[in-house]
Amino acid sequence: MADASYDLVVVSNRLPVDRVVDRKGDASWQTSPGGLVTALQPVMRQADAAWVGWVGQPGLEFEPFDSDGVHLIPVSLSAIEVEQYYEGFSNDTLWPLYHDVIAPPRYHRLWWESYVEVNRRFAEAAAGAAADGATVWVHDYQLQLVPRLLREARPDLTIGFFNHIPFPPYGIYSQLPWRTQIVDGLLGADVLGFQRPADAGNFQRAVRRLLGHQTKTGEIRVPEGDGERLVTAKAFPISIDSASYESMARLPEVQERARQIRADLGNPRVVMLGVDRLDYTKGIAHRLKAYGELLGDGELQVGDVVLVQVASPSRERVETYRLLRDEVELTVGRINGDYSSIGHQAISYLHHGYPREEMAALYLAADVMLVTALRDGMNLVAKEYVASRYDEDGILVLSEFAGASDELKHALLINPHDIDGLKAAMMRAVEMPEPERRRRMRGMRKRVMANDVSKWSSRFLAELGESGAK
Ligand code: GDG
Repeated sequence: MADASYDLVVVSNRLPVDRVVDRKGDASWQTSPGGLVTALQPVMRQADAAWVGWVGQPGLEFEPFDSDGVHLIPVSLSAIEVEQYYEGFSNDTLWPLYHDVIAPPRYHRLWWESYVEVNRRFAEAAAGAAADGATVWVHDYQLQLVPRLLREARPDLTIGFFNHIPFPPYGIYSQLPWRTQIVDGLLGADVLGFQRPADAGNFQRAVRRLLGHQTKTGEIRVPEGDGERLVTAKAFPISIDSASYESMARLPEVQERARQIRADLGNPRVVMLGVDRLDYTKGIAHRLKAYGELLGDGELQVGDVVLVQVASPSRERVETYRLLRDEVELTVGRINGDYSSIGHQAISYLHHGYPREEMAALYLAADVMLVTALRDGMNLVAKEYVASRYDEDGILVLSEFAGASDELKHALLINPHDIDGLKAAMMRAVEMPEPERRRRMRGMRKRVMANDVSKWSSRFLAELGESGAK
């Protein structure tokens, strides 16, 4: 058990480190390059702070340790818990349910029991680490019961929760057999953050329907004892470390790499790019369909245009993801078989993860960035593309169903289900004159450069501070 001495405790499913074992069998910790780490590291270094989370491998137990100036408190999960709490309830029940049932959610009582048990363990670890009157910031759908469990154990704490994925409309949410427990779990927090105002609205409606509590814009009255407690529920759209993407893109070696990528692709007139975790929410199949049809219609020609699709491996032990990979790769194979020539590929398909510098080079090399998510909390890729384009060129085709579309109104906004509309937007992107490209990119860059991830975390923590002072 850690000392109960930290003024700020962050709780997320994964710790911001990966355990890497070298050839000699020696293990060490490497900070994972995710956005949340970047967002929180400065705050965590300043405050007396700890981070509670799982190390990403089953069955291993570790003592708390320091890494990169942050105190880490590992929570261990058994192999069966990884299967039931993580791959099962989190990724095969909540994930599809919260993303508009694009894939059918599976409801298993054993998965739920495991979710409850693991949430209890995370809450205990956080309660054990938090100093008297400390602030605890819980992250994401894997840990929705933690706010209530924490409040019961430690009424002195100020508790925040941020949901990185959408919160679904009540008509969908109400499928969940444990819908009341989850809403009640979340209401243990003082501040609930969502990506979009619509998500916060969906949550408040679920609260009214299931618990009958009164809500009014951004505030929920939760009866407690003889009185009531006010819970804030509103949007805090997440962002990226925008300046770091811009400075990466300005590095001469990254620019050289971008030129090299275009040359390796045969210097086509137009490079289109998709970058996604291989996930059914990202609309990869819709994008491929539209692109394939444009080649088939003769509107686009291989050699003149190429689509680079980075599909980074994701959740490969969940069956829906294995099936998706087969489906995407079958479609890529068909399109390449039908339209590629010996010298020119229609689609350059990459099922790998890449270093951040390589991503920045890809963003720079791409004339058209395709973000066609069917549902996405925010979509950081869209913002990374914009932040990298310090040259103020490049076109973003962006789904209305991604949270990023609330802010990036200068993108070409599309409904990915409307294949003809998507094709028309792709053609408009290919043909767009330079002045219009620049005007749009400048508009988007204003937003992304000004609203970066450190603004996001300070806004959330400030709101939490105010609620604690009430
Ligand atoms: C969830 C929500 C919300 C991808 N491939 C590689 C790589 N990536 C990086 C991207 C980006 C991140 O992963 C993906 O972020 P997204 O926001 O696009 O999507 P999710 O993973 O689904 O994230 C989402 C987010 O949480 C934050 O709240 O925006 O809606 O679903 O940063 O660049 N990075 C590297 N190599 C890869 O191959 N280095």
